[in-house]
Amino acid sequence: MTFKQDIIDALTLAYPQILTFENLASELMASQERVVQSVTELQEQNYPISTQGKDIHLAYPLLSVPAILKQLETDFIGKPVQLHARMDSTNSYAKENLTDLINGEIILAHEQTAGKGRLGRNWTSPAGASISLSLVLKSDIPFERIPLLTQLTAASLVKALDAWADVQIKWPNDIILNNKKIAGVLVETEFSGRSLNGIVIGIGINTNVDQMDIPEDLQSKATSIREEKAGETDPNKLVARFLKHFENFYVAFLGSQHTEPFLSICREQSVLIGKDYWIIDKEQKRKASIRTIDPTGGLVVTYHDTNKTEVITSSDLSIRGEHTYV
Ligand code: BT5
Repeated sequence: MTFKQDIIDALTLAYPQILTFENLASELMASQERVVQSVTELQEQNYPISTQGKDIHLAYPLLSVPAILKQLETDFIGKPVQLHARMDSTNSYAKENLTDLINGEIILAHEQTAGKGRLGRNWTSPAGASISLSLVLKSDIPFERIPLLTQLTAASLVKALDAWADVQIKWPNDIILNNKKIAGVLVETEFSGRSLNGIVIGIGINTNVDQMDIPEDLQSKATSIREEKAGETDPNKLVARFLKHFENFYVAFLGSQHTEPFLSICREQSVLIGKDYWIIDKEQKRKASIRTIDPTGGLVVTYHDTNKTEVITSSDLSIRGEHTYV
């Protein structure tokens, strides 16, 4: 991918300016034929590159390491950045290569062919139109505090996305815009015996995904930032903003055990709190009123059948509306 990524970097850094094949070839010190060939291949893989005669430009900016680094204001989160063209899953890659990755390192991919959700579900990540990001953490976090990282990540996404839209959170891990899902979080851990080798925080965001590229069965519950007309999304700006907010919350969480800065955002932006939902696990489906998120990151609910208030911590369940997703 390196030469093709060089083309993507040059077009992204120039965006919204229109370049010519001649400019590009001289900037990359390559022949125009080589540039034309690589651009054609990128277009065949659905990257949003428009060409007209001698001119070439992007429909919207694409993931680019130099473009992220230009805007990155963190100390260690997002350092270094790896960007791959196509992977089965950035989370699987991060878990498989954990020993070679350092605390704070991120893996990005333009496309995933076997993106994962929770509970063995699939995650769709179309080429060049979505962000697939995995962040590696190697801090020693007590097991019972790990679920808080999903809340910390969700709050960081809310803050990062506020440059485009006022998004909400469907506990524990869905990011919602106009009642549809635009992003999801998957936190995974790797242990050897009882010792924690590392944590991988996976994030998938539908930035510029076209409604046509959303699978048929997800049409009623999934959307993208672009489809909701929240403005064109520069994925590099979004990644840099996310990493900065994550670092701020994470440093306070590790250093002083502060959880309120991010849990208060999860409560304020919750789509669930104050409403009734079905809580569905492997065995049963029960109606409950959703009260709040407690200091451990659990969801406090009152079941209608027993009138008992309980804290849900398991991520082994689904929450659904009467007829709708949120
Ligand atoms: C999630 O799971 O929402 C976690 C998604 C995490 C994806 C990232 S991408 C980078 C990293 N590498 C990976 O392999 N994964 C992570 P869950 O709450 O279980 O939601 C999965 C469900 O969301 C699916 O069953 C579909 O119904 C729906 N879905 C799948 N793809 C979607 C998409 N692109 N946009 C919105 N909804 C989607």
